[in-house]
Amino acid sequence: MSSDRPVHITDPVTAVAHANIALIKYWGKRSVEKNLPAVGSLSVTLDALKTETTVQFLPKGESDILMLGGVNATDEQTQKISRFTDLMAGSKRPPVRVESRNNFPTGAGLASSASGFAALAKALNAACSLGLNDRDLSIFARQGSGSAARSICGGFAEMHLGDDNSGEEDYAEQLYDEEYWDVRLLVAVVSQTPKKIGSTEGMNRTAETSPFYNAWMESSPNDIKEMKSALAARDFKKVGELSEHSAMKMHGLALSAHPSILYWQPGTVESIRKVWGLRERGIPAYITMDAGPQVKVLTLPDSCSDVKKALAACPGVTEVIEARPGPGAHLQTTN
Ligand code: 2P0
Repeated sequence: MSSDRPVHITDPVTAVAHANIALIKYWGKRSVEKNLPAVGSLSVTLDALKTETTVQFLPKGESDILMLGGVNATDEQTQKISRFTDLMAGSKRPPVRVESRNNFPTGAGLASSASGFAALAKALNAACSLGLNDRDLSIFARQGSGSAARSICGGFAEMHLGDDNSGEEDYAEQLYDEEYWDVRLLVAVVSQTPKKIGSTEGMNRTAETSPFYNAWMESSPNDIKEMKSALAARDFKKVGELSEHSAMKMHGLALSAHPSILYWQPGTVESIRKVWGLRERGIPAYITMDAGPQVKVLTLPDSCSDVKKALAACPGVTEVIEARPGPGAHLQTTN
């Protein structure tokens, strides 16, 4: 699926997309080439973590330009964006300038690729007048980054797992919008240093070397099924327990790769223990983590300020960001 219609040079188009956190994790690919996940996943999109991406096509003869947070990106990053733009706009497209800004640290396990590719897919859709629906946008976003497929959707989303290798069935679908349930997600930032092993490399190494990989894939469908029931019932305890278990299982899996992959820092362990201590005192708080050291804590509005204070006082925690369920990718109307 790519467009061969002519792309006209128009005014810049800006789209906004938000990061998401997987409550049931994606880890592993059944096709590296097509970026097809090996397991389904289920996420909530976060209002406080966002990427704004502006796309402008340029006159012939110029080169593709990628600016990240106001500075020129590396050649490797620019080439990835060029290939993604070819995918959506066709290889005969004019050169493009893409400018992307995050309001959170890049590359430290705060899912910047999810919001980044979702925003870019949304902006290219408008800039090239492709008229794609959310399902098709999600399929494109997935080819930039697996988790980006979910950031097309607002609120709670399920990433479906296709049963063939076409990729046409591997897309995210909204289960509930952002108004469905006022849960809070606190991000305890323990490191802003980009991680040494990216998600793609980490997943591939895990799939090739972990003796537990098959067990991970086999247990995933039931995790998703149980999470969907818990969400339908707004059963916070169950949602929290399932989220924490999925995150721990994913990190245990990464540890079981050879060589081991360890994303945690000392502040990660401090934060986990703090949350477990809060729970022993009856405070509803459950951890989840992505492929990075930050600890994300799922809690409810009434407990949010207590959990936030406890996390902020944890050794190694430099910042606590509070998020709620947020909107799907959308165009910014004022340029
Ligand atoms: C997730 N993560 O479900 C899992 C949990 C990180 C840990 O999806 O290789 O950047 O580009 O498809 O989307 C982050 O991985 O990986 C991710 P690619 P992506 O959110």
